Amino acid sequence: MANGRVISLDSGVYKVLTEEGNEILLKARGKLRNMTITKDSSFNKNLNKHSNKKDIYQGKLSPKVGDEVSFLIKDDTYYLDTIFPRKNELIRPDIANVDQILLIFSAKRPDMSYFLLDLFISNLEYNQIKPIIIISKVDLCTDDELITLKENMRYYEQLGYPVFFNNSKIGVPEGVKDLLKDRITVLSGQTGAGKSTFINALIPGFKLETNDISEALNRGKHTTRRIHLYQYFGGLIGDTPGFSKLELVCKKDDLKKTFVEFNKCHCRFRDCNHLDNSLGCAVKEEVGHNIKQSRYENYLKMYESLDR
Ligand SMILES: Nc1nc2c(ncn2[C@@H]2O[C@H](COP(=O)(O)OP(=O)(O)OP(=O)(O)O)[C@@H](O)[C@H]2O)c(=O)[nH]1
Ligand SMILES: [Mg+2]
Ligand SMILES: [Zn+2]
Repeated sequence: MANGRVISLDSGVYKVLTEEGNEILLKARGKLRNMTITKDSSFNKNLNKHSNKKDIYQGKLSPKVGDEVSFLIKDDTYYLDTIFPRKNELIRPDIANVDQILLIFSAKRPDMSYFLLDLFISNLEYNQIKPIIIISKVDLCTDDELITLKENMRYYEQLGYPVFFNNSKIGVPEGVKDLLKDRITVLSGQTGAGKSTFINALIPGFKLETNDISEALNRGKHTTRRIHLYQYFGGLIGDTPGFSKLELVCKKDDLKKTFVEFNKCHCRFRDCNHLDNSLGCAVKEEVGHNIKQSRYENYLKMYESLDR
């Protein structure tokens, strides 16, 4: 028996990077392709912390890219044997055990959306994963647009999220490379934002398929179809299919926790959701001061969009 990590999967065949650094193809044995999680499974500890126990017992588990697995060899074929407990997992992108997410947002084509950015950040904060933000395609901005963009993004830096501005057609900032060392980093962002282009700029010789946004939209398809982890700088970097629509994963009452700046306000009402009509709410009082107006408005919009 030996161990490795799933770096891609394609119709039941898993590409695994072994501990020795070889890439091999594994087949899944039936029971692993759709596993019911039992009460005493180690997955219960690490699986979705926010689900109640009942959800977990009835859940099914399939291997994901990022999973640590053990495998065996039988009749010259490698078979996946066990999936080890996950440190974390996301649904979009569908991945396990990431150290960090690199959010790629384009300044133009598609235009920068602060609402979408806040939504991505909330989903990650909910899963306790910190994003690094890359604003791509800054070469398409006028000087004035770039100044405004940088001013807006300074707020996110102050929240603790590293922010980089980039033209991926010519390279990748050195500061980003340092953050990738020895870590498992997965790219996420809208379709056409430039995720695959970013990886091509990062890794010499790479030619992942990329497509002009208008072409991609005309075809009604995303250029990248599957998640794939590539070896980089002692770690792994993952390209993922982008998406045009993204849903929040949390409940109404949990949303406020994903806005890290709200926690610093120490609102004295214990169950306050810091809504527009919350009198004496410390969060609301900070809006326009220490809390960026647009962040608060996006919070309200997200709150309203949630059913429960
Ligand atoms: N000018 C400019 N164009 C860029 C930059 N980054 C990406 N592009 C272009 O944007 C288009 C979309 O890039 P992709 O890398 O295919 O986008 P993606 O995020 O991988 O898209 P999906 O795979 O569909 O999710 C391509 O035409 C790229 O050449 C950049 O920094 N500057
Ligand atoms: Mg792509
Ligand atoms: Zn409040």
